[in-house]
Amino acid sequence: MRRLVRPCLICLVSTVGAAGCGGGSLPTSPSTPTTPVPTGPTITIESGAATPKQLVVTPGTRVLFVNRDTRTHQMNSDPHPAHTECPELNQVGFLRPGDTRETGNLNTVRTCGFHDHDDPNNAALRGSLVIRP
Ligand SMILES: [Cu+2]
Repeated sequence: MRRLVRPCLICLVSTVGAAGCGGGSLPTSPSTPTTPVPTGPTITIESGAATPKQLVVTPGTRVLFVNRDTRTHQMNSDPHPAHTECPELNQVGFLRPGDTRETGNLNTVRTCGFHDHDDPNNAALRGSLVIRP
């Protein structure tokens, strides 16, 4: 009896990764979205608290404030009650539940503290926007 033991040397797994995506090279015009989805920096007010507490953005950015709380909020620049630190922040102002509003263009490199003018000593509703390149 003879047994031919042939080691399997031909187990070559050829991974030719040519996934033929035959799309061709036709120039397709990019479809312009009709409803832009806000994906920029956002401060969300929910359950009586603003999050994140600190947001770092580059100069020229606008920050969106979203009120997902069950009560109104009036978001203004520090210091209370003068609101003089970052006037762009005062554009947010009064937000009913469900409202969203942007700051103005935050062009100056600095830190902008904000608070709820109706509840200025509530630390949960305070925060800061750090503007830096
Ligand atoms: Cu105030």
